[in-house]
Amino acid sequence: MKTRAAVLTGYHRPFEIREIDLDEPRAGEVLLTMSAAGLCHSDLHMVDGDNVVRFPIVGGHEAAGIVEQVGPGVTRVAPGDHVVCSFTPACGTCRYCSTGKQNLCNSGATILEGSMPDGTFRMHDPELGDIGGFCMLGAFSERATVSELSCVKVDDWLPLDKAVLVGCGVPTGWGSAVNAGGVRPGDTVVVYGLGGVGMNAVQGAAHAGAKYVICVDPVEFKRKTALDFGATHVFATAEEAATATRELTWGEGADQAICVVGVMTEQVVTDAFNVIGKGSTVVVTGVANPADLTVHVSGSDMVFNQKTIKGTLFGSSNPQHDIIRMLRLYDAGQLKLDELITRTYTLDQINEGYQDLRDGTIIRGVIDFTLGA
Ligand code: CND
Ligand code: ZN
Repeated sequence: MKTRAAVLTGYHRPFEIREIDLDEPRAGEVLLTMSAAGLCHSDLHMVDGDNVVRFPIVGGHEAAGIVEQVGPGVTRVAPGDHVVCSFTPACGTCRYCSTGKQNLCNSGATILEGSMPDGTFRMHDPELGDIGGFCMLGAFSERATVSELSCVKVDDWLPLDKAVLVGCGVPTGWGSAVNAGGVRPGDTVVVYGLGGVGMNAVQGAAHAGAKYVICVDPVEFKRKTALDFGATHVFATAEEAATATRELTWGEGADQAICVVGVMTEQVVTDAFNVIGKGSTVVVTGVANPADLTVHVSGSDMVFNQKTIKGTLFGSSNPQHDIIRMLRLYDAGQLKLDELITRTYTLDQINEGYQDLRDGTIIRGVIDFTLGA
């Protein structure tokens, strides 16, 4: 069968909308009609060379859709089910899945290559050959054949064009504060970067009872928006945030610093390391080119002040549980999703959407496949 998809053929090239071939689902696989896909910065990293991937690849790892067809042996979902995809699959039985670390499931080994776990591809083109799907999804496509391990069935009354955000940005940000940072009532948290992921670190920190959520972003619109998500103080620079943090904590420093800038830098991690106090934690969520060594700190400072620096993938969530948990919080009016979406786009407008992300004019952009349909 055919699908229209946004394909990347190499670094520093725009997404190209092409009609490509899509395979039927094989054993354990599911054909999805895509409803919505979020514009996360991680897809832009493939354009800019900050995510090292195999080309050609269909971008998109924040996905929601409806099951059109299932392959042999599929038990998690059935035709007609509404699904939010997890950008890391969860087999449920590997060492990581069975110890509460589904985000690290062994079946996710090929998420950057975009193949299925067995190394084969479901999208093809006579000219381009085999085409990967980023994070085993390739959500920037009207239809996608994905593993059932990537699918989480969700309540069918939820709007998929909002629920899509719990496929990456919301649990990644929220979990960076709550799971990885372990924010507790009364803590002081500093968040660097207020995009579609970082805004949810703010939301998560506030949710967990932080006394102060101190935010840094050079873009005024982001800082203003953060105040609606639970930020108590917002600053354009890390220096201003550091001064305020010292004053607000009587010199003790922050309990957590969450680094969620678009492209991670040594400067941000160093600022975060210097802003936290004794026994406290820096969480690194944002991504940079893997060849860039972005963590350079004093080991002695780390020892004598017992500081921790940790990375987090998917906010250290268990997607099969946490995607549902996030949506139940939304349904109960306790988690903001609608307010994260500044603009929606058609698939054909994808490069415009990513230009808006670069320009800092959107928190999250969403491709709505039902627009103009
Ligand atoms: P987005 O581009 O929407 O937001 C980044 C924000 O950082 C923007 O508001 C910028 O203005 C701001 N910013 C840039 N430089 C600085 C700085 N020096 N100090 C403070 N703020 C700054 O990106 P996003 O929210 O979609 O993604 C953020 C990062 O998270 C990005 O690197 C993405 O690849 C990564 C990510 C990680 C994971 C994971 O599992 N760890 C999952 N998805 C995305
Ligand atoms: Zn993402």
